[in-house]
Amino acid sequence: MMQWAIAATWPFGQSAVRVGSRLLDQGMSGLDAVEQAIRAVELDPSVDSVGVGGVPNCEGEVQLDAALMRGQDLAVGAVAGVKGFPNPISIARLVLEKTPHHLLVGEGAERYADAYGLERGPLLTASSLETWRKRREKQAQAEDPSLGGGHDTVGVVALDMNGDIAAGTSTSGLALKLPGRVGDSPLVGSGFYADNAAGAAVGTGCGELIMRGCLSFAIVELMKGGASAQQACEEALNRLICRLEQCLPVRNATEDMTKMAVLAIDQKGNVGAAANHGEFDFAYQTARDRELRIIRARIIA
Ligand code: SD4
Repeated sequence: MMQWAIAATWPFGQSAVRVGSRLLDQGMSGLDAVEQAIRAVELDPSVDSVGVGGVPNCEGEVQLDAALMRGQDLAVGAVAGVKGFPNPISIARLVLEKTPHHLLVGEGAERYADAYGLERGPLLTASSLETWRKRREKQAQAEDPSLGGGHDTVGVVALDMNGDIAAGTSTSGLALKLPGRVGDSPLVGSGFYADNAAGAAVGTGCGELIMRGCLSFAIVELMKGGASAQQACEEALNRLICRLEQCLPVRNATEDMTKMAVLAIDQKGNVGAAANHGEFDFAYQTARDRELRIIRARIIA
């Protein structure tokens, strides 16, 4: 019997870790724990970058991306650009378990969710609308009208008592994104990856940069080669930074559009994390040490 462990991105990942820990402790699978952990964040309207209360796109509509991956067989379920469903992670679960596919987008994903009776509900809140209005005003003065900062993904990695590993993500993506824009979060290998043979990883930050390095896959591959979760996060992120800084200011990032962070777990439940900025905290709890900890990620400077 393995000792379970679970970690989630950002301080708001605390609620995810709390929910996931309880389920893992009851012997539930990592996949169940990750799904339920993410649902808790999606339903929290005070988290302004995930699910209900998520930040709208440039037309004022909330479009959500989410994904789940099962480390036993590398099965993936992901959705992108979904509107009107508070829990896109559960649509991703359906895609993983009920379809022969791995990624459904927009209307197709919504119709599939309807066919299974998943709950629809409003995503826009008074506060997310207000934030959107303010950002729109700022954007009107900016040079590039397609870019908007302000974004965070809930990414969860877990090891269950059977030694099975899972990863999941959910986000409303970049604030004021173009309608139809998809980030790294629902893209296997970029925003998430899980393989029982090594561990799991998730990313948060500017999806357009994270996907250029297929960061989550790179981290899991490094762990497969013998690196610890911490070494793998630092090495993979540093490689991408070294490559990108030839053309972009990605080292010691200060702008949302150049910030990246990663979080990983290994086969024993040890975690690692790294960021190219000083603001990335994650939540972590294990069966051995039952305290829920908030940890600051190592900065790649
Ligand atoms: C995206 N990576 O859509 C997501 C947003 C995010 O912290 O994680 N921000 O690009």
